Amino acid sequence: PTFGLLTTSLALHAPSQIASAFKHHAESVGYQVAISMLKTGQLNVLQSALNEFRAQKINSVVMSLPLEKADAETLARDNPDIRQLFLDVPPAAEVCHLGFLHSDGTASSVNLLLELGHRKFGLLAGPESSISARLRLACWRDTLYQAGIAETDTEYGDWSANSGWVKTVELFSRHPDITAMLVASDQMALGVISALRQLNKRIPQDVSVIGYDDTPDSQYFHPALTTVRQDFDLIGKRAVTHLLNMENQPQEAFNDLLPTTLVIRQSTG
Ligand code: IPT
Repeated sequence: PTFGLLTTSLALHAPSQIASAFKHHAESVGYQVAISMLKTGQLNVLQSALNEFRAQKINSVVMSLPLEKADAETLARDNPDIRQLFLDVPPAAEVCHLGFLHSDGTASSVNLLLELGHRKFGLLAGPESSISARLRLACWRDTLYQAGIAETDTEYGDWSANSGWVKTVELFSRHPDITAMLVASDQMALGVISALRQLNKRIPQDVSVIGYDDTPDSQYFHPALTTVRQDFDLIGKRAVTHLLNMENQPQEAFNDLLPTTLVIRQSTG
């Protein structure tokens, strides 16, 4: 038997970790994984990808890409013969949803920086088209606002290290006094660290940096990255469990949210 995996670009570290974990755990229960990688999340493109899976008799699919509530619900409704498990949709979407709880990790990262005495923050969010990027940004802003910090500048990257580099240079050209950067992915944080070095800023003496994901390479960044851990092996394993359950009995919509935790390393001080 074969599961389908519809995924956003596997050049991105987090989705590739998820794909790898999902394949590993699927194989351990005797399933193959067929991967379809999509450039855009447009509904007609997603529908064609599901049609391809249907033609291959694949009827259990993990949707590892950002989808708005209405789009996810449309795909689930229009393809009742294909069980779909969504990994990146708003919690309000009435579909089968396995994801991460952003609020824990984002709040503890902001609180660490506040405890260290930081007051000038730069926010580097992910793309506005990404559900998780918007949730992380909203949580950062909420926590900062509750601490009485209403003024922060925000840039939006595209998850790549390159965008981390470019947007950091832009942020610091407007606000050279920023002392703490909250970054929505480790991959972007890699570019942030490189840009800060070019700007002659020491990490963490001049600027603290916190990433998001804790992909396995992040502890080898220089300095080792403080970040919010999402357990990609666990989400891959849990996805297999959910798909098997869904094959046995059709599921009502659910939200299964895995915890996120702050991992403190050397990029904060
Ligand atoms: C999310 C990652 O945190 C982010 O770094 C980026 O790679 C993004 O995926 C790509 O869509 S993780 C996802 C389960 C929300």
